[in-house]
Amino acid sequence: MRPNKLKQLWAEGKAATNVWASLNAPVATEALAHSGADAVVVDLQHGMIGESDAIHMLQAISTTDTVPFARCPWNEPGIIMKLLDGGAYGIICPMINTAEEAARFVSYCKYPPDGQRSSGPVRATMYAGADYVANANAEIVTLAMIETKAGLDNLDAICATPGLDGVFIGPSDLALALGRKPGPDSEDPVTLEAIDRILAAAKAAGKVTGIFCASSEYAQRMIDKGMAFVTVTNDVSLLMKVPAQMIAALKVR
Ligand code: 3PY
Ligand code: MG
Repeated sequence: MRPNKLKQLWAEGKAATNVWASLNAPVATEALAHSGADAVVVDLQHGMIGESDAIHMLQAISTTDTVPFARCPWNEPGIIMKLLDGGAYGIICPMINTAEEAARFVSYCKYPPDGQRSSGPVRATMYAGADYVANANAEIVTLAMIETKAGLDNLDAICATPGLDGVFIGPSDLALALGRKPGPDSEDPVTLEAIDRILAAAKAAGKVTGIFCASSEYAQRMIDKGMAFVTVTNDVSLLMKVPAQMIAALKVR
C-alpha cells in the first residue's frame, strides 16, 4: 500500500502542513495540491462540496504526492466510509464530544477486527495499491475535532481512544463554546489557554494535535508549540483576499 506520508512525518516527530479546500472545483483543488503542502483537506462539513464533488477532488489531489484528506460533515458511517473508498488517506471528524463518539468514529474508519468499516475500496485500491484492505487500518489517519464544551470536558477520555491518531482544533467553534469571538488565528487568552490544554492532553496520551490556521505566521507559532498538523489557508480566502488587496492598491476613481 502507498504509505501515508503524514504518518511517516509524525513518526519522525516532524510537523505537516495542509491547505483547506471548501470549493467544489477539482482543478482548483489540483492547484492547491501543487502548493507544496503535505496534505489537502476536502471539507464536506462547511465547504460547498457534495459527495461526488469530493471524489473528483480526491482524484485531483492524487495527481500529486500530496496526501488526500477529508473532513466529513458529521460522525456518520455512510459518508466516512465512502470518502475512504474514494481514496481519502485521513478523516477529520467535526464536533466529537465524548470518548464513545470518538470510538465510533474510529470504528467507521477501520476494517474488522479493529472497527466496522465495510469492504469495497473501489477507488482507494487504485490510489493505494492492491494490498489496501490488509494495510488501511494502519495507514489511514483519524483525527477527532475538539471544538465543543463537551469535547473539552471529555478531553482526556477522547485522547485515550484506541486507534485515534490525534485531535484537530476548530478555533471558531472552540471560541464559540467558550463564549468568545469565533475565528481563526485567535489571540484571545481564554481560547489560547484551551488550545494549550488540548495540545497538552493529546501529548500526554501520545497523540498528535492539529489546528486550523489562516496565516503562515500563526501556523508557525502553533508548530513551535508542538502542533503536528497545521492548516495555512483555504481556497475561499485566497480568492477573496488577493484580488481585494490588488483592487484596493489601485487608484481607479
Ligand atoms: C472551526 O474553526 O470551528 C473549524 O471547524 C475550522 O474549520
Ligand atoms: Mg468547527
